[in-house]
Amino acid sequence: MTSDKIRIDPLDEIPVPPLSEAARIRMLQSMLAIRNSEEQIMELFLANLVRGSTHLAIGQEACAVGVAAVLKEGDTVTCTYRGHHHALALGMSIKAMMAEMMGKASGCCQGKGGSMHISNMELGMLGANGIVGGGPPIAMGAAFSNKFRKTDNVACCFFGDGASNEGSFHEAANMAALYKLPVVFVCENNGYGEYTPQANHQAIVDVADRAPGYGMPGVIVDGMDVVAVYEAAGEAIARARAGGGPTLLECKTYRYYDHVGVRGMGLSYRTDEEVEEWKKKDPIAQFESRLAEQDVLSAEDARKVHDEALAEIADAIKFAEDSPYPEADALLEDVYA
Ligand SMILES: Cc1ncc(C[n+]2csc(CCOP(=O)(O)OP(=O)(O)O)c2C)c(N)n1
Ligand SMILES: [Mg+2]
Repeated sequence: MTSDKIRIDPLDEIPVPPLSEAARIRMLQSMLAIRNSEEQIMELFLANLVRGSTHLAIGQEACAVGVAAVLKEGDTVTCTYRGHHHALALGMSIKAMMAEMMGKASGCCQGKGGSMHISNMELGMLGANGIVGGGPPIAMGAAFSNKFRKTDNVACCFFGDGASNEGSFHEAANMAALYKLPVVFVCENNGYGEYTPQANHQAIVDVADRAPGYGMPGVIVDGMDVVAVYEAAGEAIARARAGGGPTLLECKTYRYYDHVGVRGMGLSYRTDEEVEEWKKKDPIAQFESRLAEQDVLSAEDARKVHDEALAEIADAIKFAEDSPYPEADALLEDVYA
């Protein structure tokens, strides 16, 4: 259920195709692949096999999976350093991602991007970005290109509550609305910019409230509910495809682990109680029990889905471990296009 915070130009009942049983099971598989992969990425990070920084989106899976279920070939996505979930939701192979995490030549960026810079042009993934607010202008440009070339493709821009304070976001939002560009700005509002609570970095509660100021609809959705995200994204994306311009879609969500992918750092910026409260709305557990209630997935089927996800990840880690590092003379390959 989206809220009624659509202040202008209401989305007039754009029908979103219902999800088939197979599509719902694929969504569950995708969320499980993300969560289990990220659990392993954290272990690899702690073992110093994933270098640099790694930012996990565990807890935020439904945002990426719900939106990705609406996208089609030729659509593009920009995301942030917290981008594993977007890549996997878009269909990146777990092998290519794990190898990239470990800096191996078989990774999606030949081992030269790492956790914060995953991209894949075939999937339309224009890249994760370490610059907070780096994605919106790129997505706006991709949307401009879609419109200029008269395609019906859409650009989708994932960013955080913190990024919604950056000038780059405001400029991109303004221009996208002015030119009615086919872009959907998806704010994954997890309540924190690094270790700063939202209330300490902006004077509003709902980022979607900023949308009317640019002349686009702002929609709020429960980011822990994959079907709600699918439906809200479905409307926004259909509107963008039909020439109706951009939407700011705010997904209320939460990251279970700290800003950088470790848990239990003993940081005091949020309480254990708060984390536990959000876990009660866990997107995977919630969706799984709904599928059980709807007789889409039995307990036995669910077990099988879990086991398959774990086996695929173990296989991907083995693949990554066995893969070579890039050769030194490949250093300057793929750097410039
Ligand atoms: C331009 C810029 N300013 C500051 C930083 C440091 N920084 C990295 S992540 C982050 C917080 C961003 O929070 P948010 O947009 O809510 O995304 P989240 O990490 O919650 O997914 C900051 C300030 C940066 N990487 N880039
Ligand atoms: Mg945030």
